[in-house]
Amino acid sequence: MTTSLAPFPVEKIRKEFPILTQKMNDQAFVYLDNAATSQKPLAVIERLSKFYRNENANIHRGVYTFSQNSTRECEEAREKIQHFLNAKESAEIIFVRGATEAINLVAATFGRKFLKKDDEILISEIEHHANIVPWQQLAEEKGLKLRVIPVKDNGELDLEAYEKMLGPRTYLVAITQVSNSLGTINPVREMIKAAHHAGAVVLVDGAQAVPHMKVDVQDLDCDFYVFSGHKVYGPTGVGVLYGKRKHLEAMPPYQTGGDMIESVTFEKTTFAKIPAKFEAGTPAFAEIIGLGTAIDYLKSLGLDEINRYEHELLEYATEKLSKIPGLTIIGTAPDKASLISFELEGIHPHDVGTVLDQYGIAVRAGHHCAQPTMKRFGVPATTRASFAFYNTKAEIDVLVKGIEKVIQVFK
Ligand code: C6P
Repeated sequence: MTTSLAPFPVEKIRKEFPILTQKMNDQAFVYLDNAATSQKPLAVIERLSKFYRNENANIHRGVYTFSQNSTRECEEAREKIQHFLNAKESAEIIFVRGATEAINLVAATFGRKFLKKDDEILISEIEHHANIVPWQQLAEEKGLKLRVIPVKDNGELDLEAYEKMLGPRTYLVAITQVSNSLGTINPVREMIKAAHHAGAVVLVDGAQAVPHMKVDVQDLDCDFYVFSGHKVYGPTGVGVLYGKRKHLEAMPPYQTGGDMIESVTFEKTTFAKIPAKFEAGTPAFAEIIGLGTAIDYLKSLGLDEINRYEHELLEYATEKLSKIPGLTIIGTAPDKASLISFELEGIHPHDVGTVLDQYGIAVRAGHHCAQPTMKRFGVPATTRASFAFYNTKAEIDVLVKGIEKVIQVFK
């Protein structure tokens, strides 16, 4: 039976991203650094511009119409994100600055309050530093044990080893859904189930997952889920912490000050209910509203369609890159998001990135804030090309030609 899926309307979509028509170094701009940050569609750019031009007013502060409108729009954005993640209620959505702040928040509040000496935290060998260092700091402070789920040579986590590591001392498992340096998609649903069976709480770092696939926090049954707005076609400076109500209610506040209180006297302060308890001070309200628009935009394209198209790009790029002599792909798990990390024999990734830049191609070269992953795979750094739904096969061809030029330069 043949399937008759409509082709993904990439050319139409590209027109909605003004930056894609720019030149870089006098060459057509080929943006393949989407895992670092995504470009912004006109809908988001225009929403921010309209807000600052015509509507700007702080939230929660005023009885006047503009302030009330801002407050309402932020709460609508919270509801959009609730539905986007399929959280049970909007109060479980906390606005923070990004994935990094969300993980730090959980470590500093939940971690400090509930974890006790000799408790264990499991993380994996393919985490971003944002999901390593906060736990390491907490472990040092409280005498906890930080244990690392090993990764296999192809970039998949060793799930047998993981299951054996889970035990009565495991208090928390903190794992990424998608590795930013290898592209591996971890089977987080099964991992969460196993963790819960052992009585552990699970935080999922969704920074690289949310832009590419449907996420349902109730189906995953994770206790916490984090992501950054700037990687999902939204503005910088805003991100999301999802937490189950029972945890958020039991946790102390992270920061204190305005907007997170119920009442203040010089003797005592009582705190507001969630989500306000975790949102001290003026939040990035314009960006929160912009993130709501970005979510609307993603939904209008359809996460399943995005996923299907990006997978096509991944397969195409994998096939083309694999044929380049001297190129080794780091991370070959069967289930991958649309990014490829690679090494070119004898050429430092920074040199690869610098030469590609001359041809208008933006890739990332470095350790990708995943130094332990680099160490595990025996490389100081990699070159990483990461694809979004506005990229094309023609751009992948430009990348391939660019890499061939790099090889010529360093021959
Ligand atoms: N990864 C990359 O190029 P922030 O910086 O808070 O928005 O996101 C942190 C973060 C957390 N987890 C994962 C899996 C990530 O990939 C990132 C950010 C960028 O890969 C910047 S290093």
